Amino acid sequence: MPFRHRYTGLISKYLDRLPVQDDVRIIGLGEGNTPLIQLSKLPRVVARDVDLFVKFEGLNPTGSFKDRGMTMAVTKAVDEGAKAIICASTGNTSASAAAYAARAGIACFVLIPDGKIALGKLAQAIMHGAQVLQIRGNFDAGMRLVKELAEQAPLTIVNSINPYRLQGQKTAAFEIVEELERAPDYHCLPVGNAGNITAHWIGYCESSGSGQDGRLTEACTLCDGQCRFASAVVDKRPRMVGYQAAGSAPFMRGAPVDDPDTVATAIRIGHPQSWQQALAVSRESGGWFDELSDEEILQAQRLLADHEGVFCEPASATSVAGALRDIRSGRIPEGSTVVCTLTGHGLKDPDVAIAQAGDAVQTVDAELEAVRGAIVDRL
Ligand code: AN7
Repeated sequence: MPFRHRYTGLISKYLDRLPVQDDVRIIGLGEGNTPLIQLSKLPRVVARDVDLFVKFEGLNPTGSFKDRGMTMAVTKAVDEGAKAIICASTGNTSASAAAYAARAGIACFVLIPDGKIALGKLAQAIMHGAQVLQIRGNFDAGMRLVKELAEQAPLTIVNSINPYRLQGQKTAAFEIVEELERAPDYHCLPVGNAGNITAHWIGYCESSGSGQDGRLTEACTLCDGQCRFASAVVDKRPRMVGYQAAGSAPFMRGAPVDDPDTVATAIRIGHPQSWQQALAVSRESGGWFDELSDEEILQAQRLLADHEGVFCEPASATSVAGALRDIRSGRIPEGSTVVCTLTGHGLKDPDVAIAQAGDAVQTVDAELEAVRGAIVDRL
């Protein structure tokens, strides 16, 4: 095989741990293999000694974790002869679906909530040639319509109710286990439909169960088991902690929310599609759910950008906002290894970022004195 060591995406890397045939035509964009970045300053902000990591899923090809699931869903859809895919979306799913449909050469239809999706995501869906329908309703209404439509027309749904989505997304847990050579003690995620928290749990369970003696025998298919990852020992699974935006927190209310609202538009979801699964994950893992105000979410987004050089979208910062609060309070004890998933890139939502900028942008005359004054003043 030419270019044997080139990374070509998570399906080829984890072929034997995913429900695909060896000779399947992979629809991929090199997704996965995202960095696990250790945060150095934020633990000091809360004055606690923890190993805190972010898994920066915003560095996937379309800028969110959705690509992990989408490469699987679209690969399977094409394999099964589909000519068109459809999804409802708060933005990232539509961006990802549109890109993978373009790659596959099939049609893509997306239903998005009118005026409530971040600008970058809309630009992506349009540029990749999706048919974009803004509905006068929210994500939950769109999801209901998509399900009804797919009963009547040859359309493959690529929302996370498509089981291949979760199969692709479980690989994020595999990657974390390979890098840490163990599972973290706590894994924190933002929760909307609750597909991703469910997928991660599947990944951790498979990591701890695969191979004999808890040894991960199939972690790396790139090197025929020669690399350090092949001996990663996984004898435990993390507690899974799901954080929601307070205005959109059905898991905290214990019931669906009919009129969800939050600045974190990606997780503006009141009727989570993986409700039962996520409750089971929380129970089995010994984890919990909690909620954050929009202000707490935006503050965490700024902290990450300002102190750590990591720019994620607001929804993603929910995981770090929650983790910091729980680390500070001791609910997540000192000495823990904590991974927070940053689900999407900050560039997705320039409007919310710029709205927070205050006087960060200064206008001056194009003259040395004016520019020098502005700069020297700030040294
Ligand atoms: C950045 O794009 O549901 O709990 O339609 O875009 O698995 O739903 C997005 C969800 C977190 C929540 N962070 O994940 C969609 C959509 C970001 C997101 C979530 C989403 P799930």
